[in-house]
Amino acid sequence: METITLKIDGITCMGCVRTLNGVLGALPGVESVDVSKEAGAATIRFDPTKADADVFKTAIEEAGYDLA
Ligand SMILES: [Cu+2]
Repeated sequence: METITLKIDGITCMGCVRTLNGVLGALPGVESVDVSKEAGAATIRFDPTKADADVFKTAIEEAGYDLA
């Protein structure tokens, strides 16, 4: 397993946190997701043979957020 932290713009409320948790948590190979409104970031623990940073970035942007 690997862990990555991605800075995300636009996490303004707990709804955003829930949305991003759901979107990222549904991706193949993702073991756990921790989205922090305070930090403006998502920490993702994942299987690097099944997912990578590009997949996460695309999913975040498709959900309507920008990478910071
Ligand atoms: Cu929100």
